[in-house]
Amino acid sequence: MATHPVNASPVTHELRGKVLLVTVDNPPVNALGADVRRGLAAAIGHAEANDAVQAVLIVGAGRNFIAGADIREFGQPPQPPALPDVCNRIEACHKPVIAAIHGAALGGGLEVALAAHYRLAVAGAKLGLPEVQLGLLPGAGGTQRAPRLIGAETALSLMLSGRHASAQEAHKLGLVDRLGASDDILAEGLAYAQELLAGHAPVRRTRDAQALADRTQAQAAIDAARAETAKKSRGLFSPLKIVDCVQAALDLPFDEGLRFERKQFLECLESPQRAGLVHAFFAEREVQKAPETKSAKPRAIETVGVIGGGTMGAGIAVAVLDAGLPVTMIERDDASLARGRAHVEKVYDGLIAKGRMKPEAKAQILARLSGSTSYDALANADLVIEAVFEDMAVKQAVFAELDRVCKPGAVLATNTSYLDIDAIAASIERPQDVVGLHFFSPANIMKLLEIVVPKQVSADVVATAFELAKKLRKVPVRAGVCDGFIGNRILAVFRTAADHLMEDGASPYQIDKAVRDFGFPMGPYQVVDLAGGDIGWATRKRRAATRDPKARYVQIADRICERGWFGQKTGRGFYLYPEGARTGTPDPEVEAIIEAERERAGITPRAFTDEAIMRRYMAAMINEGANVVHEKIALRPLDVDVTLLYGYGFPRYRGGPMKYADTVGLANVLADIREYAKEDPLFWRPSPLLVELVERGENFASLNHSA
Ligand code: 3H9
Repeated sequence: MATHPVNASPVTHELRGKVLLVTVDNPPVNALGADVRRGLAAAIGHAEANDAVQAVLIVGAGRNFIAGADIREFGQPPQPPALPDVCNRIEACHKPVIAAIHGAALGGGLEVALAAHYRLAVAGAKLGLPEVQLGLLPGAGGTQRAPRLIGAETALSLMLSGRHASAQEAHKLGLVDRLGASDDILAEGLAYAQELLAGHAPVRRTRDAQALADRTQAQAAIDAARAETAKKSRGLFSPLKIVDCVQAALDLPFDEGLRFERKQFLECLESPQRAGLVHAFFAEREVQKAPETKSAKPRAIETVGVIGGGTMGAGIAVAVLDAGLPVTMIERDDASLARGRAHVEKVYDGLIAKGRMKPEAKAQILARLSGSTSYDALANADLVIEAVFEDMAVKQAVFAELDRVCKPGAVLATNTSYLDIDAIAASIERPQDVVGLHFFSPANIMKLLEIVVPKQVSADVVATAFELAKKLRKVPVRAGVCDGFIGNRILAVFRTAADHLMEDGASPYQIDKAVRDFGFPMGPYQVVDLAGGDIGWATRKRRAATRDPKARYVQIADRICERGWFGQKTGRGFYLYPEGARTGTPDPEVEAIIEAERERAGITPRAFTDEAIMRRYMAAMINEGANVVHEKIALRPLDVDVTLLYGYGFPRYRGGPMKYADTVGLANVLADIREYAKEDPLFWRPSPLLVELVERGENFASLNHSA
């Protein structure tokens, strides 16, 4: 086995004929850490100094060219050389520099390629400037070179969306000069370099490219992007700065433009949004690494059964079908089965109507869907997901049937949102095969999948659930069994805090607005109206008997439901929806109901600022998040963050509630909770974990080590 010296550079170079082959080898994705930056600069220095070198070829080892700056370095003290300087060094080289791209050339990776003089890409390459997704802008010349090379409009669309372009598209856009015929990146790159040398190809610098020559056209593209961005990028900091940088590319000489870009980049780097978005980036990768995924091998999943063809069952069926797996749907009678199938078809018909799917593709997918009214049709299923009515007796009856018909080793999953999965598992002969797969509605769209781990489940079943999530392109979060698991348990608490605020004097419309202004797409009362007020009402009635009689209970929502106002589907709820409108308008009658309820409860209403509303709302969310971690329902604070980000619309640029708590300071959150507790000590009980962390002077991040 070859051994490398301990401090070997991740960038090596060797002479191949007249070409200096420079290889970046920094697993896992060749990120541009300090050593790589140093290595690249040194390689260019070597090329300049060595007469035998006539051209330089930069390639990446492994599966990618270069995936960008090393995100882990952000927020750490900077180490020279800075990437913009390295890119300038590459561009200034007096010998032709060629970038040969396979896999990811993203962010700083693409900026290195843009600084090179010629670019080749092979099939499978992904090129993009995704910095905006991390709260940043391309900060190594990308905002200056890309518009000069491919024009303002295309460059802006790449930088503002952060999307990846294929090799083919990049070629069409002029981002690369050549498409490799094979996927042998080394052979393709060397051949291209030889060809350029043979043709005496000159050094050709992107800084001199002329795609901005038509100033009127470029200015129009910038103006359009600015208007669109101001409208769309609610609360985000970096998108408008990207537009400013492209304006600078149009207005300023190249070197001044670079200085302007650097200044904007550093401002983004310092922003809490960057910290939140980078946290989200790592957290969503970290959640995949549950202990069982390391200790056990997943079982093979080739056929899936779904029980129930209602909204949830059909959505799950679509998610599984979209992953290319066959689905057998079980319903109690032919009519229900037909309805279930119709629910599935409706999803694809919607896509066809929007032009996003061809009818042939629908037919192909539906060929994998079969249905039956007999559980016996599940005899060969590797995995069965139950999505029937939320009632313990009904669920246990389903599991008894599964126990009877399923083959040994089949994974038996329940999509329950609240019920005790330990009790479901214990009711059959094979509790080790039972797991919770909690999808969020609409199940084919929402990214979150809570993987609920009951006591007796075997590790390979949990590993299988994580593998399934990967196949379904969901973001899995491991959760323990409790009422509501991670997400709905926390939701219940911050929703209650909102109800208290409403009864104490804030209107539902003010609360919704404050929550939207914080960055959520919708406020809690808009969500109720969208989902249907009757759902929560049924749960409240079911739980009335077990509710703590001492706990404060706000009855406003009940009064609204008693009138048959269930939200959008009935034309009114907390809001009015005249003639099927999708956005509601405030309802004076609801305000009168609230007024009457305050009087009934003996409450003199007081005014809350939006900030005061959000402090309570967030304190409730954070405190219950801490409880969930404390009780080991969530493995780490970051699992709570990912749950809220992907299942509840928490603004990604704030990183999640636990990251947000660290940002405002846990001591401040605890002080707020203690203050609120003076009014309602039963509801506002500080989580023991929060108290402990404040005492130790630590934050939630300190608990985010790998599970
Ligand atoms: C930038 O470039 C700024 C510049 O403009 C200016 C500078 C002055 N750094 O996703 P995966 C890790 S901003 C450090 O699971 P895949 C990742 O955490 C950057 N680490 O693999 C994971 O680690 P672990 C712009 C990174 O095959 C492992 O690599 N670039 C970085 O599904 C595998 O990742 C981007 O935003 C990084 N840049 O996808 C690109 N990237 O194994 C971000 C990844 O410990 N990266 N890691 O969990 C990606 O989009 C995907 O990782 C990629 C591979 C498509 C490359």
